[in-house]
Amino acid sequence: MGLPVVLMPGRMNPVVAEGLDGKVELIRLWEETDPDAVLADRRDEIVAVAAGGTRIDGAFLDRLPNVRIVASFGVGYDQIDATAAAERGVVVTNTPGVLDDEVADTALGLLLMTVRELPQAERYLRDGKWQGGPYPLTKATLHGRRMGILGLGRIGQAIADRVTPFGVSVAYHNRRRKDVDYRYYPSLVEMARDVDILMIVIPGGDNTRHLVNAEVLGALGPDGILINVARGTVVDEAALVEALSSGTILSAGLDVYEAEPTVHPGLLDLPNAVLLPHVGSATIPTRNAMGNLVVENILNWFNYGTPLTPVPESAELVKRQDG
Ligand code: 8YV
Repeated sequence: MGLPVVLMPGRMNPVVAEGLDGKVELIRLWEETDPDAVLADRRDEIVAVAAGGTRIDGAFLDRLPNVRIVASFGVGYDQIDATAAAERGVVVTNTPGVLDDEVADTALGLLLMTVRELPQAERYLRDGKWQGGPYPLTKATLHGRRMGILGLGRIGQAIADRVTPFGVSVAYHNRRRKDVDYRYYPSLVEMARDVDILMIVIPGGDNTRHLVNAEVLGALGPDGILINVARGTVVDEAALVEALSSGTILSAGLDVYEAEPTVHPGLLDLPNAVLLPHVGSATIPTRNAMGNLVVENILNWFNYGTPLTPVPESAELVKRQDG
């Protein structure tokens, strides 16, 4: 019997191909001159998909009737229709856990950069302006601030752990209250009104699209700072540009955008926005750990029929396979 055939629709971290080497036959679809012909020719043989940022929906899976697992690189999997996959008996896995600390570190760095205008101060020095006088005092300080975390999951908890020793208080808004000591707000607007840092860590996708809108930004107020390390789609970017330009909020630190890698031109012009190019988890060790988890999910599924980290939408399916 030949090796199981795994489809890789787009380029991924090299550890994925290295880890699967010799154990599966890998189709690197982006290298094919006629990808559609390859998908048609191999449609019955392909049993697994290793996915990076490629959109995978029901229509895509209908072209590959024998696929049983989609192993996605990243903790967020909003580009994959996991419900459509479950309906077709396809398990979806993501890579939770291994990037929590890295993303939390990035969030903290971005917060400090934004509050204290550190990138702007560095630009000031590089532009030779220091000779003309010191960089202006920043309006904001981190001290005494109150943070509202939108989406207290593993990464949110890692951020809370980091800011608590800085003296920043923590509250959160989730769909449901958690068994934690932080104050819970059933209403996002009410939380925004009571805090002066809104930290977004909630997953992307249709359920959270534009959750942070003009009303929430208005509630955050003129001393408010927005940090987003989750998905750009959670924020109404046009409303954010307006809120930053008009002083409705003080500043924003963003790692993610609505239409990556395109960044709203209005943001690029704003002095009170710190903009990172989606680097939350982007270190070699963490990305390698994420890639290894993709490999382990696929191999565990082949060898034992159980993926390691299925997404919640696949839970029923995994239970049925176990039973
Ligand atoms: C990566 C992420 O940028 O895990 C996520 O959800 O956003 C990041 O770690 C993403 O996986 C794309 O490579």
